[in-house]
Amino acid sequence: MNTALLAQAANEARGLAIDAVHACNSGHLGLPLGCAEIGAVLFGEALRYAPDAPKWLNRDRFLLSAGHGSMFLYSWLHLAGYAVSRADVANFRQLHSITPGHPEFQETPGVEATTGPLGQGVGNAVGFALSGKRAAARFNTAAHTLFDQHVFALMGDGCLQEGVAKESIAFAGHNGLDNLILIYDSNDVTLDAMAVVTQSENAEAYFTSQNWDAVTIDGHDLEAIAAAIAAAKANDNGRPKAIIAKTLIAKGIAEVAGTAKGHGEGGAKFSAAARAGLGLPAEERFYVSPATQAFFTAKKTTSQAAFEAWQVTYDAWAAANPELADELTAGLAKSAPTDLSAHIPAFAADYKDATRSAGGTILNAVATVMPQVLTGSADLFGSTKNYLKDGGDYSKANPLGRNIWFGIREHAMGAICNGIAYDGLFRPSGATFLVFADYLRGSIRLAALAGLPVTYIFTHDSVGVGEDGPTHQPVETVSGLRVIPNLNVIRPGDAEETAGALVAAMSRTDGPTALILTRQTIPLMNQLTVASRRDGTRKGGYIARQESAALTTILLASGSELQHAMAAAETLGAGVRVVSLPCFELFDRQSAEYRESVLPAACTHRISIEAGVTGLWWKYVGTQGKALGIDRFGISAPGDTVMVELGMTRDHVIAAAR
Ligand SMILES: Cc1ncc(C[n+]2csc(CCOP(=O)(O)OP(=O)(O)O)c2C)c(N)n1
Repeated sequence: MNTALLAQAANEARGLAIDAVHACNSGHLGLPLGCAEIGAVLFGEALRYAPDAPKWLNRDRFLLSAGHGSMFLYSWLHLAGYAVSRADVANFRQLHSITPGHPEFQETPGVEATTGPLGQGVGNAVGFALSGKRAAARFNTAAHTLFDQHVFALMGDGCLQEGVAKESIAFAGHNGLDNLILIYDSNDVTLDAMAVVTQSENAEAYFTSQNWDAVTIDGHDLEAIAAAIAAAKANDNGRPKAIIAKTLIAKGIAEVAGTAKGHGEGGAKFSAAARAGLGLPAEERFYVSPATQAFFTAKKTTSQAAFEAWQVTYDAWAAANPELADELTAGLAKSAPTDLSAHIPAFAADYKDATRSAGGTILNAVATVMPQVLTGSADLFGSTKNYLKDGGDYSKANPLGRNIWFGIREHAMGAICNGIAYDGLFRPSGATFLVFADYLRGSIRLAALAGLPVTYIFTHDSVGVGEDGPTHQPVETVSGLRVIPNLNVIRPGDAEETAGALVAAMSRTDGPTALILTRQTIPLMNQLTVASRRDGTRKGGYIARQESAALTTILLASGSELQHAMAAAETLGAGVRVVSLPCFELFDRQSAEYRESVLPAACTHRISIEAGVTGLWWKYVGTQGKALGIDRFGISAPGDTVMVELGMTRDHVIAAAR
């Protein structure tokens, strides 16, 4: 290892961060400066990557969980020779730059995940590690090794304080993800204050107790960093690795180093003196020395050759294993069979069960033709019904397993699913009771923001849950999810709509889907064809009952209340149309003509019914209409009784319409 060169590169990376933050007077200097030597070892020595092939399947993954330190990542991507130019670095945090305030997936080559909400990146890294283990088990053959990468994440005190990281660390230790290397920037400083104000845990003892290996090093000692990483990489002992790197936050800006003031942009005003101290030329901003440039240019040549050698292996593997190659390709393309619906048998006309049960049956059918589908539950497989019968259980001993036992760790489930989806080889889904969706909301929001095709299977979708009472009866949760941009929320009204919902979810490439399924049995809408229910659901909304006289009234419903709208229409007469609206987001994306054909503007006599808060329904029923719902918390009693008590019946629809 060329320590002199890497030490110099570290100071130049510091200079890039100082200049970028100084230029926009915003951002975070503490981490990029404090972790400069860690960056130098990672990008100069330890990581396997090829800047011109940023998606190389066998690259080591590096995630900056402490996303506020984004200039760390941008500096090193620039130095390493990714398509992140000097101008891009200089454009830090500006409109349409590829160097946004926090790293954003798909915006910048080399950025593996959108990070910033602390702790999420740790969970994502666990998902990447699981994906890597499974990829090796699934695709490597005796003759060809396609996957043997490591997953690195850099996190700070803030990440480690977050529950989502703690849940994920426990999961990783339990599942023996020894391909995961977490570097903890332990600088004893958070944002407001010294870390001692808010934490006193013994990090090494903590990690060890979670079945991790942990070592504490001087985070500015290049040799020590390299040795710790090399040891972590070499040791496939069934335990993830934590490298606790003691660092000085904002090292290089004497006025703020080692203090909470060093965390943010506060040090930027001392940039002239800091740059001089770091040996950077006064006259040139964003300076990279010829020696550093030459070092990374040479490294890029060798890493490109390594990538190309791997590509030869890949080609030979694909020729020898065409079916596996097709599976890998389909996973990467996020593609579903175009005739996926045809692989889901129609439900018998007398089928009577909850949509959660139908969902399980459908998911099993989908999984047989989509081997990339993985599913998991937060200790509720027995209730969420999404267990893949022939899928096997994911574990240290069985990384091929398709059922992931997340434990009672909903937030980690969300973050780990995101990690799997970022990695892009498999299509993750995770399940819990709808009422607990808020526990993973932070991860759902990021899946939506980053455009990840994660599927959430949320069952026990309303006060219909019954006896467990208001703690377990969601009323606001469906609407709460609907307001997240780019999240499709589908609440199907029978088993066939559930099939349509699964097809929509599993075919989606650019964002997540939440399936909202009942605990209680609801009837099949046999008066409609299977195709109309499935296709109608994929459009988000459709005419479930066509009026047979001049249109007077439109009844709108989702989920378990569709049956009441249908029944009410029979009584209300020939001029009544029923519109099933299982997914607002999909419906809103249909053409204006289609939406008008389903909900003609001229008909303002509209009544909606859904067992949840009414607020969002007003955009469909309009000011002349009525929205029936539940704008209060539920009650502990048998589910049918609660539904009647809270007005979710055919008769309430009839009364409202009249
Ligand atoms: C979930 C979440 N809560 C709060 C913040 C705001 N925040 C950003 S950085 C930070 C302090 C993090 O401390 P540490 O990880 O030690 O970072 P360092 O000071 O070492 O840069 C906080 C509270 C955030 N980004 N995410």
